[in-house]
Amino acid sequence: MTVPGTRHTGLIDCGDISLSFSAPGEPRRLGPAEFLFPAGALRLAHPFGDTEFFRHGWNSWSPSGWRRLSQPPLRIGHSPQRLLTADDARNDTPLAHSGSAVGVLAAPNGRCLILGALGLGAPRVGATDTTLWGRHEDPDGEWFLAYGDERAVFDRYAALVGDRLGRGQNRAGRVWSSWYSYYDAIDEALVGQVVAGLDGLPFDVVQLDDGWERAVGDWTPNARFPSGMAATADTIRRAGFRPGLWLAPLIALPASDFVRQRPDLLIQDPDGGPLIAGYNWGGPYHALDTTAAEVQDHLRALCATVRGWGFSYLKLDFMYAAALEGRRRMEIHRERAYRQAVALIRQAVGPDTYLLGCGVPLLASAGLIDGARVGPDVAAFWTNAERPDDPSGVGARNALLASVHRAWWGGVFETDPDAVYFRRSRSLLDADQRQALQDLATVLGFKSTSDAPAWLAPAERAELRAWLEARETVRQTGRYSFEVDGRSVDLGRFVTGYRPPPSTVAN
Ligand code: 9PG
Repeated sequence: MTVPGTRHTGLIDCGDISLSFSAPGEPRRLGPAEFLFPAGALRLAHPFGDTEFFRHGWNSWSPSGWRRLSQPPLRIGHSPQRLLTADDARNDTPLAHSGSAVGVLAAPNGRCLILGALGLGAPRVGATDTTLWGRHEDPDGEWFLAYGDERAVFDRYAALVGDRLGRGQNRAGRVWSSWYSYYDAIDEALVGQVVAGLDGLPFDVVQLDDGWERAVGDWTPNARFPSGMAATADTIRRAGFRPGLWLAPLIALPASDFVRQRPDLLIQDPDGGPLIAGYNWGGPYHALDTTAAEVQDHLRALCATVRGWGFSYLKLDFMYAAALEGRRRMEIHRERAYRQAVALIRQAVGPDTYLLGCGVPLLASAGLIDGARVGPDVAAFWTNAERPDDPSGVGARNALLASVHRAWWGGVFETDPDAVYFRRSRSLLDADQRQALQDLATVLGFKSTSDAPAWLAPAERAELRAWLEARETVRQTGRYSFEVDGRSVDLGRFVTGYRPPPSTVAN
């Protein structure tokens, strides 16, 4: 039993190690080296010294990966604006290693010690060379602690998250998105050209991205879609594809009608005025207070409208904004408010609409979305030389590094590593880099591209077709290594300082 305020200390036996703990209650043993601890502040002493720590980013775009404890922590440095947009700024630890939801220490024998949250409340896990700790803003769920093979402990954590919070039900299939060719320069004639150009390619979904709406916050078509969105959905469907649409339903730009007419429906900054929830489109944006009944009505109406237009695949973007700390009509924890809003959306669109979360807090979205973007935006270039301190900055390398560390989420929702490039024109990616993105999407099991069909040379189009048609057998053989239909794929070559272990540790 957990008595509030009292601390429990003791020792847990994990086989070749035992760990002393200080916890809000007694652990419950699940298996030989698996335990559940009650929610609350937890601290364990570990014997591994200076070892590698896996930190997990809060939202789709946040950095995830391994760092030695003696190295600087993996985080977004030097830009408070980027930190606010692309990670859990409220719980950032500039000088210490920590991350959201789950953290892992690598033992010298090749095993791993994982601590993962099974509830909401902005759980945080961090480590020093002597301790592994967990805390939340608002204790919820339990902690899962396990010691074992690296992939087994991640998979086991994902399985428990799925048991507690649910799993996605729908599959996306193969997706074409407008973003990484046209960005926001889309119009209804272009959609017609694109679907004509995609004729004969085995895509399931054609998803229109940002650029169709009057304003972020005002979800009606702009002047470039004069026939309306039902007509565009029809163009896509008649060409044989499932219509998909981008929405950022929980944010609004200052210039939108929504913000100008109903600033009272935004999450408020305790210092006064609407909270700044992030930066994009050249400035700040705000988040809707989803605990307000009028916002809930607005979201239900929006969902009915886009479903009515004929879109049954929705990319829901910038969702984390509604999970930020701020003043709401109802005082509930920010992640609880967020989850209730996503549940409302799921309810409103029905079980068969595919929901791809983007910019979503991952743990808090489990069970409500079908897929999630698991890294920052790709681009037709490898590294972002202007922002070396920002692992969440756009670029193919950052997208690959973040996404490969999130493959284990696949047991809870489909893991979208963002678009693969086949085009050689209008791209700075070389053949090895294009192949790496392709392999990444194959091993993560989510195939999408954005290449304008008109930009593909015949050989590139043939390569794209072969990839879309392939049904590969994928086997993971190491932290970053896979076998794809018997071919060895090593994504570890892109990870600075990574040396694969000489041989895999048995058991
Ligand atoms: C449309 C785009 C595309 C893209 C999304 C998202 O961290 N950031 O500041 C940040 C800004 C934009 C962004 C992602 C992160 O892009 O990921 O695929 O849909 O919106 O505007």
